[in-house]
Amino acid sequence: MRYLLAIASLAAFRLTNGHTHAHDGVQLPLTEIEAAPQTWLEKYGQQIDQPFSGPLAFSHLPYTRCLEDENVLFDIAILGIPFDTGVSYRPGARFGPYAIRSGSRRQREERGYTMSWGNNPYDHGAKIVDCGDIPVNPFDNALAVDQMEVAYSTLLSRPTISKSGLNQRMAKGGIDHPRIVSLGGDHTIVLPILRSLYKKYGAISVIHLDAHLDTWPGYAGGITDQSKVTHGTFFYLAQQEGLISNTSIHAGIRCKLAGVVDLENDEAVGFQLITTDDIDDLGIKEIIRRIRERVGSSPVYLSVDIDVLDPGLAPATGTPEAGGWTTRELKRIIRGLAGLNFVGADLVEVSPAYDNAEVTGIAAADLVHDFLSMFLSDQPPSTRAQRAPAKDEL
Ligand SMILES: [Mn+2]
Repeated sequence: MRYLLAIASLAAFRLTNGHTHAHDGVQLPLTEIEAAPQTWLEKYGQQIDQPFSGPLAFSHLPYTRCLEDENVLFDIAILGIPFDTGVSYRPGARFGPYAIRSGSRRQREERGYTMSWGNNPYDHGAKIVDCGDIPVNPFDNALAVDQMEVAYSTLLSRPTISKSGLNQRMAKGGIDHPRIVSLGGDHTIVLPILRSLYKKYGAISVIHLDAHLDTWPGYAGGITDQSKVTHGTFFYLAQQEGLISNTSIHAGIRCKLAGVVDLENDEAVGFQLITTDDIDDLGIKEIIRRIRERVGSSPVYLSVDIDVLDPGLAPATGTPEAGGWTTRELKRIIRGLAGLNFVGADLVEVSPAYDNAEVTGIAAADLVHDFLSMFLSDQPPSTRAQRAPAKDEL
């Protein structure tokens, strides 16, 4: 609405073209906006940020320090978790929240409608805010992991505010709490998130879209307890702690393995597995069907590692694997998950030092927009209905 008002107020000015003006003795053709001196507010209205201007918050949402201010209420929170000292290869995902927010600058509430969803997630009556970043300690991983759990729990226990029935619908599992979309950070951040969610739900299912299993028990040489807490071991640890149920599922897997032993371990941790290539053999609809069947109506957490995409489409990540899904394929799979009993979601492993022309950050920001529609839609959109509505529906 603010956007429309601005356009309307601009249109109210009288534009005159083709005048010739004396300027430093030279006759110059000018386009002139004629108006008496006025203040900005009188002349142009609200100070609305351009896509390329203003402070950096996800999709130009209000940026709020939610952790310190208990009076900030919301239904869905965007939360940055700039932690990257659990990576096995290229560091840099601490800049992921920055990159995803930067990639979202051409998104805004007033232009959130997509033909693919047939809705605008900001039109559902939900209060969606950018809660800023958890100021994780970059020197002490144990401290950082505790900070992440405390921060997540702080937001999770805050009352929601929507009066639209939205939260009753989102809380199909019977528990009303804000939904948090976490911007990683490396994948380790999911361990403290699952610890926090466990306190609300007990063990939950996980839908994990990633090139890698992340269920490994540890890395060679890691003899200390702390060295076992990494972006490739957190699901193993979560299972050991009883945080996840044995009805979880990966999709998009294609990493190299030690052998079948890794797959046997993966199954013991509670995961079914859909490979990257299954998309060619099973198709998107069957992948969606298998995921939905696996998790059923249980409380479910969605974790998306950007490296599930092909590195050609999302190069900015810590452990790229050749031959991944396209962004379009991933978006269609996410649309197919709407209506499940989601309790939270994340997008992790965006590491912008390896990006080209923001391609990864823009893809990640677009996926987060999809997460919002996924949370707020009762069911997957029908694929064609919103694209060509009958004339009397317009
Ligand atoms: Mn991965």
